[in-house]
Amino acid sequence: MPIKPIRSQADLALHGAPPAYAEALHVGRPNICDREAFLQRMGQVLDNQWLTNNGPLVQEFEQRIAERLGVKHCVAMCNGTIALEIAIRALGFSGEVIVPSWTFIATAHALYWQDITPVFADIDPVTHNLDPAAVRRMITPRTSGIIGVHLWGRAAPADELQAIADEHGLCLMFDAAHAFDSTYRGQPIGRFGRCAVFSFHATKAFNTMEGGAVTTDDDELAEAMRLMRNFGFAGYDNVIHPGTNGKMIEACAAMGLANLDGFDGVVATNRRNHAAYREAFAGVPGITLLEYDPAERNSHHYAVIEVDASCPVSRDHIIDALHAENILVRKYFWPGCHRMKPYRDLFPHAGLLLPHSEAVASRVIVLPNGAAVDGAVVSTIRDVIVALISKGPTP
Ligand code: T4K
Repeated sequence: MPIKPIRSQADLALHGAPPAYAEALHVGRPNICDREAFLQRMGQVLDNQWLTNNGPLVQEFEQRIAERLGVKHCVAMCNGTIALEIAIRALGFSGEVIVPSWTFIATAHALYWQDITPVFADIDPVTHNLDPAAVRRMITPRTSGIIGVHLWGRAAPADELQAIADEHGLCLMFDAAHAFDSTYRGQPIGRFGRCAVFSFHATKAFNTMEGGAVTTDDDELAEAMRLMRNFGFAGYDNVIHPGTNGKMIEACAAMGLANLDGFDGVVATNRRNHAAYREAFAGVPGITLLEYDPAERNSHHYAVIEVDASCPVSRDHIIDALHAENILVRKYFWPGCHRMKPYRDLFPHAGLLLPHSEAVASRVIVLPNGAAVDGAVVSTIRDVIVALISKGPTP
């Protein structure tokens, strides 16, 4: 795709219908695998005259996801955040729950929204995932659980976190929003902890436009979450549980079923692009591409570079230069949840306990990936960065 330079800073105001929106190269461009298959599925939805409330496509979708991820239950939801909230409630979390700060804000919000305090533990600066030793340090008598996040689809240390949870009588679950189809020690990621929560948002490797799911092998937990996502109804006129509206609609399941058939192709494209990024950045001073363990499955959806102190130019100057070329890279998840207002107000000094989270937050750039990216795009991105570096150090 030809990239047109951005016309003004206002073009970056994504939520204000910016004129350059369609022309820009975005991180998070959705994978739309097979338009015809989707439209055919949508025809089915309209013919069925069944648009939501546990329809046939949602049921088929849940079954296919459970099979693919090797779990007993997949409970589909309207998005990953509601799925987190419902899982947290069904597991009975309360008081304090330990989470990384280096994650999307939804991980923390899903707790705080329910009057549970997210307590931020530091990460391992290499894996970007929770550091078990840091988790231990944050346990108090009020701690009821741990939420590990499989960041960038790379597995959090599930065995070590489970050992801590067992030792302290805590409940462990995972935010697997990035980790559809990933493995941990060769096992599908949805089977670790009491449950795993996936996001199928438009920006994810596998998407249902909006959507999410909780996977678990626990029959009772799955049953409780099914009730909770549908107001607690156990049949006509019979509410047996408090609940909310967390249902996935048929149109989203239609997108999911179409995209599921194309998912392996998405992964192949991502892997190809990731290899091209590796080659492009080899030898560029101070730039390191985040790698995926070849022994594990991973969608390679996130093309992440870290800009360290040996790079002659700053991370933010690189971002400005790429944005000026209409390549809308992101600095996910800067500045970290603990520095966002609600949590900064709660824990003004949290940063002192999160040195690795703060350091990683200052280094990361997420680059575009997926079908919109090819060798030419990778070369353009490299050339912009190398040209900036060759001009010399940032003033
Ligand atoms: N846990 C973790 C670890 C997560 O990363 C997320 C979501 C969740 C939980 C919660 O799951 P959900 O409730 O969202 O299912 C985006 C996504 O909205 C969010 O799903 C995702 N993580 C997060 C990492 O990214 P924003 O605020 O960055 O979105 P926005 O509007 O800036 O869009 C991102 C980029 O994608 C832009 O460059 C534009 C592009 N885009 C976006 C959409 C929706 C497109 O090109 N087309 C599109 O249709 O949060």
